[in-house]
Amino acid sequence: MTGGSPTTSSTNTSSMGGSGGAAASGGSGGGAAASGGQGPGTELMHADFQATAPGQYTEDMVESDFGSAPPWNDGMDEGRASIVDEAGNHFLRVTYTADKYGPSDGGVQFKVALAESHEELYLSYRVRFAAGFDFVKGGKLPGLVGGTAPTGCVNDTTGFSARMMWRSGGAAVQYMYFPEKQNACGDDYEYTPGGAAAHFEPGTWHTVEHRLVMNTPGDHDGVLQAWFDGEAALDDAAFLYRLAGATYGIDTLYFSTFFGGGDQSWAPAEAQVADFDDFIVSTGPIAH
Ligand SMILES: [Ca+2]
Repeated sequence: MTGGSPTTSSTNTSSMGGSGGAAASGGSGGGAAASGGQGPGTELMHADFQATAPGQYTEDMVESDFGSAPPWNDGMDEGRASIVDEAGNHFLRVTYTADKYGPSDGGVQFKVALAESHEELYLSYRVRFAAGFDFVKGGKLPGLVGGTAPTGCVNDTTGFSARMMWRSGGAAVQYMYFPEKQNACGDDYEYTPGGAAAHFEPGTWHTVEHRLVMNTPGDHDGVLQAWFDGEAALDDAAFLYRLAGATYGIDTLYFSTFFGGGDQSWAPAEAQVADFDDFIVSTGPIAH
């Protein structure tokens, strides 16, 4: 389903809107394994970049596409994010700088706050690593976060982050910071659709979808699920996003992508490129 350009999608991103009408807005572009969302969900955000002009991507464009202005960014002022038109489909291209790791010198980051905090949300987006992409040891990919949104090897039990990472060879994992993480720098939850590890294939658009359901504060009853190209890839129904007494929920989309990792061994020898499209946040199922 490469190159599938979702020609529909004209959803306004005015966050609060009761856009419940178009429930089955199937945003997966070309409908790979997606069975078409029959979800009863309300689409809170749909960034397809179709109305954004090709060229350097700016914070004003983030507000237009995602519905909220980011308070800061990494890499956009340096020109590492741009809109590309490919046969009429506009998408967001990130260029990762040669010999650099981390978000300051390579890759792109910005946060998009949701209008309110949620107990349950779905996020999907499409990503295509360029043909010949050098995955090196791994790098970050976008996800939903809440509370203090811990990242960067911090020990902080007042929030969570649920980004993805690619690992060596393009293996796909959910990359989690939460109050009971085992590793200082976050825990991997491998994607295993059909029992085998999922891998991003360079040159191919992949659709990922995440579902987060907040736990009863202090109880292990939260949900962390993921789908890879429409196939169930991760299912944990005993997740703890928050400790007893915590009141935060899912409140932000974190566009976060860079190589690393905390040292030079994570850096690509040459500049690398990945493309992103169709960021959808919904209260119900999106692409599966
Ligand atoms: Ca698009």
